[in-house]
Amino acid sequence: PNYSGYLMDSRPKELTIHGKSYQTDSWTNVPSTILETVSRKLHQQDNHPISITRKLIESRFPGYQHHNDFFPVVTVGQNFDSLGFPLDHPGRSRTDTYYINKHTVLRTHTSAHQADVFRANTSSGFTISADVYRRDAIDRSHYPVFHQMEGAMTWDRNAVPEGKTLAQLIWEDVEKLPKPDIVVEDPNPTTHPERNPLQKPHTQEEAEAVAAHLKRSLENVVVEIFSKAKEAAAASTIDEVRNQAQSQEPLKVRWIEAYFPFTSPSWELEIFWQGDWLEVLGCGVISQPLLDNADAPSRVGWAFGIGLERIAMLLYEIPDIRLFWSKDSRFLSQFDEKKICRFVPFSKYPAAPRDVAFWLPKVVPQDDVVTATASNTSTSPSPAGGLASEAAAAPTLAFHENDIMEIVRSAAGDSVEDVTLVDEFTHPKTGRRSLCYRINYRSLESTLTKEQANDMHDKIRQELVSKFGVELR
Ligand code: FA5
Ligand code: MG
Repeated sequence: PNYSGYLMDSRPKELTIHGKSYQTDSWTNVPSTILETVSRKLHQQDNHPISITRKLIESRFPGYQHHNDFFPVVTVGQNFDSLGFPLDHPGRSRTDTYYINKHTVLRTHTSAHQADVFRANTSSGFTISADVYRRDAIDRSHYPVFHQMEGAMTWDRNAVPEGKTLAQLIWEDVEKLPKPDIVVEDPNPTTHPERNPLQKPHTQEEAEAVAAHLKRSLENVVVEIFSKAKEAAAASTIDEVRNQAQSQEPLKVRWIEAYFPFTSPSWELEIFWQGDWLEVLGCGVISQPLLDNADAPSRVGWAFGIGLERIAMLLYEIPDIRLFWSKDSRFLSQFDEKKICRFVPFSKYPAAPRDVAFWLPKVVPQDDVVTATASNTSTSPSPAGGLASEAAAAPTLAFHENDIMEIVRSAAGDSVEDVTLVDEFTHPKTGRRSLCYRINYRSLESTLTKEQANDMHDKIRQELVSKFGVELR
């Protein structure tokens, strides 16, 4: 059965994930369609493009420990509190995150495991690749389950040889890394007092050295991916692809300033791709309170989080993120980890767009954002499972765009290519709001009949009424 957590009646008492049972409560909002993906583990499936991409990136981090089997269910403490997320951070909201219950979520990022791995202290460098879950829009580059790789490297202040500084030690490691041969735009200073502050426990020299090691390591990843992508295109059986590969412009990447509650300074890396800048990863100098709370106060270092689908889409030119979930051999048989070849799309089936227009209920409750009883904007992490989740307000019923996305996913699965808001209107007299969404039905694997598209569309219309009390127009 499908249950969204909004209808108390349809919520099971417990959810079982990989043999472990969890009590549900009024926070539960994980539909069965999402739970079904938990067992897929695409990043561990031999010759799957996500797994090939993972191994390719791991190969640029020799000597690091590679973790690939962490359980997707984590505590609110692991996913948010240990990383210093403020209580009012929108990421904690039920509109953005899948809650198993009030204290337990499907991880929204691989950073959820950082503190645990630092605490275990089994190696100075590590990666963590895993499936992550987010309630999100529906389009060709967004899927509610995707894969990330976390990477981190730390140096121990207490292990610096005499007569050397920590910064010098790190610079020696920077020199050992290959020098990437690409054009990099990096116009900003390493730290900036307002926009990208140095952390109190660090010297400017330490931050510069950590940043240099981080940036060079990641630029090497990008160079590796793009040289493989070029080889793949050059080996293509399609003339046009081969010619394109020859005339391809040199790779352009840039560093921009960013913000994360668990790093400072922070950056994002963007790649110029098909006429536009594409964000591929976030990273920064690890927040010292995070390391302190993980019993590693003498360690200093960097962390990054990269989206594996995004990299795999660049590497193979895979046009739609839904394809990664395909069990169709026309997709799967194209990938071989011994030789990277450009993906050859199979024929596109016709699209069947349908619109749904509706009035929102008259009384729209407050935004469904978790609000704390006391305002707390501190970025210092509190202990895992701490007070943060206790202080959260009871969930409220409100319509959020991600709610229609979820209804569409439950009713139509992967048969929808995208969902876009095409019209929005507020009645001048009554003040009621009307929305119109266009749902573009298109299967990757077959032609949808008119009846199939209509059936899915009817189901979606009915669920909008029964779950959110909208009035169809
Ligand atoms: C994070 O998730 C941070 N945990 C990254 C991080 C780790 C920062 C360690 C600092 C230190 P963000 O939400 O931007 O950040 O996601 C990171 C990457 O995941 C993005 O750059 C993108 O490549 C990928 N990504 C994010 N959302 C999606 C999505 N809906 N579909 C596919 N890929 C996504
Ligand atoms: Mg981002």
